[in-house]
Amino acid sequence: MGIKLHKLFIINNLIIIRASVCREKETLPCLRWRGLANDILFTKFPASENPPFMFSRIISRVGLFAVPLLALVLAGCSKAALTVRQSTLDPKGPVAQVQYDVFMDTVWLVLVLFFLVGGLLVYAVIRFRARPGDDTTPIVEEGHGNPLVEIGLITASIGSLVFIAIPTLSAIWYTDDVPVERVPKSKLAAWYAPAAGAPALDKAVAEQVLEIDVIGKQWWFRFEYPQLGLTNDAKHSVPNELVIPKGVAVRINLRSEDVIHSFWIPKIAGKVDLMPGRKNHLWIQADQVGHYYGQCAEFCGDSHAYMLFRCEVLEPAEFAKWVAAQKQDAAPVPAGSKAARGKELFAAKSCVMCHNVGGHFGAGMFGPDLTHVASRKSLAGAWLDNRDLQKQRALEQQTQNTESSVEVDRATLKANLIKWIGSSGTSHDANGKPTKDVKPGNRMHYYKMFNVAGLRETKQEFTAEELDCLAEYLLTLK
Ligand code: HEC
Ligand SMILES: [Cu+2]
Repeated sequence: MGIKLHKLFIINNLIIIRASVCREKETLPCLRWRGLANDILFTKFPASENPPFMFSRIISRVGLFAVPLLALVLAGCSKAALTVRQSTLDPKGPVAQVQYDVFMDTVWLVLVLFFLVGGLLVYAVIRFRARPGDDTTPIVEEGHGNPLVEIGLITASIGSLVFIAIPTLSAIWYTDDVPVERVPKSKLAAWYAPAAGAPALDKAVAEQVLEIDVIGKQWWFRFEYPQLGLTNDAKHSVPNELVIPKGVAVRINLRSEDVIHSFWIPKIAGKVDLMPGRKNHLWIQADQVGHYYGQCAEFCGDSHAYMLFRCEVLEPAEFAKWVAAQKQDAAPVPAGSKAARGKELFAAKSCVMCHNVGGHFGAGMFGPDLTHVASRKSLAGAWLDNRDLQKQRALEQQTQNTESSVEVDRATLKANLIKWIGSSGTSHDANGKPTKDVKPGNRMHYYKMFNVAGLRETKQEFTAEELDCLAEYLLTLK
């Protein structure tokens, strides 16, 4: 199949070369090309000689049409292929929709141009092809073209640019129409002293859009909801899973703590960079409840490709419940249980240095907040999936919707926790070699901040029992 397609391309090109060359002046390269093309296409070989290719006229004509036809057939992708989880061709919010529309406008215009130019070419090739005896007819003098055609072509080019410019510009303005940044109540009060008893300020604050700070780190995202009190400073930030209410415009403030990252949820909106020392922003809105995938879209180091995140779109009432749950501290663990032993290990094995567990430990700021780690559908930059994948696939098939999602599966989550905590050089295979990294270079297992004077990296060794207890402890953090 591949070879055949290749041959068709060769024939197609030869036809074009021959068509364009045969009406040119009789210069040496022209003659040579013409001879070559003629030889291959029309096999003008004496019967005794063995020609390199044997293509009849008919086959060459079929070739001319077969290539675009084949391309059309190959391009006919299934619906399933277009709705995969990071498809930009399946928009689920107004911003993504506008971007999709611009794309499709361009596609239609390009298709029209393709068939117009291609059609003219095919017409010219057939209508003006060289016929036997043509060589004796005089070659037409070269002229300077037809002014009407030239003006027409220029006008058509400008026309198609304008055709593209109008939707493009309006889409840019729409996408760029980010709701204003939050004005803290205190500042509002200072600027506009309210008239006695007027509820104006509260109303202004209430009418603000939902605002989320996205902080990019190597290689995960931290989400903070300053209006709702879910911030890192308040020891309640949300790593790796962006949760937003359905049908509500959300202003996203993009910040980076290390290198340049890029925030992108293909089905909802994208993509804008997170630059160190610069305040970028965008707005998004999702119109359908579901479980979406996002991705860092700017190369940012070792684990860039593993820097996924998830976006959970909930009904507004569910969202309010979620916010309330996120503000809860972790429940106490039963004394004497495996979880209690895990909690001790969490303090003893330096986990506390980097992780916050609201209500239990409060020092760690460097890594993801673990207060609700067991309620999230993924671990480690959304790389490890905490759901039962068989059930998930069955649900997707049943609902015909890749955004539907099953809940967290306890056994899968536990296996993932053990895999993650024990990975990256801390666990070994039968030959004593470190097992494969879950996320190469990640900042938990390769923490080099204190490694200035050649100190050993802070790698931890765990027994299977310790890993089990740690996982049991983390499983209580819902
Ligand atoms: C040097 C700081 C540091 C230490 C010490 C540390 N972690 Fe982490 N941890 C991180 C960072 C950074 C990440 C995010 C890694 C990523 O996704 O790339 C992380 C991720 C995690 C996650 C996944 C969280 C999520 O939602 O994706 C878990 C669970 C976790 N750590 C548990 C532990 C446990 C248990 C210990 C102690 C044995 C520990 N960590 C020690 C920095 C640390
Ligand atoms: Cu990144």
